[in-house]
Amino acid sequence: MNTTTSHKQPLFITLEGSEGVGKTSNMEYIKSMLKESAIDYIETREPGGTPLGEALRAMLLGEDFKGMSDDTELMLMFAARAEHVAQVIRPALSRGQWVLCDRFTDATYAYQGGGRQLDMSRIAGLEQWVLGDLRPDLTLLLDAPIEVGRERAGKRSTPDRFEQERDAFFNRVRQVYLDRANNEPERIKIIDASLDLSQVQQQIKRVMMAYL
Ligand code: Z5A
Repeated sequence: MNTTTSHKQPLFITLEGSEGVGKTSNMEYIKSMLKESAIDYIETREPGGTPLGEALRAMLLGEDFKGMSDDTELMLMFAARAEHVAQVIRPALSRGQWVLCDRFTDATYAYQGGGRQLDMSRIAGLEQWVLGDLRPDLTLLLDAPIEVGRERAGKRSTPDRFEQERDAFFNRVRQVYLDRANNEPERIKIIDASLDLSQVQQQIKRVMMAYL
């Protein structure tokens, strides 16, 4: 009898949301659920996840290239993603490991498409080029009014290049995330992240139980 998880296909799960909504905190919770279910997984993040990707992350978030053009920013996000997909994500899925990723292409639609107001069709073109048919199986969208995330993030660290943006930018980011969730309700599950952590985790548990 097979005593391993009933899920034969490894899943690619992403966490999304605007700043400070609790992705890092809830990543820990999801990891504990996977461990309890004896599921082999890797944890990774974007931008980043490889040595090259982490170097690009430092350029994208830091002060050194603060004035980079929006197109440069978009292409660096996808350069980091191309490396990440080739070196980490596809190999892990091929080995049968689940992939738990803090942000992925939905973030590009939200931040570069919504926040920076770049043409969504350019993002879709890059997505097709870099990912082919690879898409997350499940995306947990942690959603909260931007002031909630801002207040939580503000308590924690000095703001990065994105966190210095204005409320209008983050309202557009949030709206694109919500629009995408409404267009793809099977894949993208909205979690009310404005509630306290235990209530957020209960919602995550309800969603995850269907996959475990
Ligand atoms: N970016 C992009 O533009 N395009 C792309 O394609 C990609 C990314 C992939 C880096 O992301 C930046 O890259 C991001 C978008 C851009 N910039 N922004 N904004 P990141 O994920 O590394 O950075 P972040 O969004 O700022 O995430 P964060 O700062 O790590 O926040 P978080 O992980 O969502 O939150 P947290 O650290 O778990 O929680 C923040 C605090 O709130 C902490 O003290 C917690 O204890 C507390 N917390 C968490 N949940 C709760 C609840 N429910 N109640 C009360 N307090 C809570």
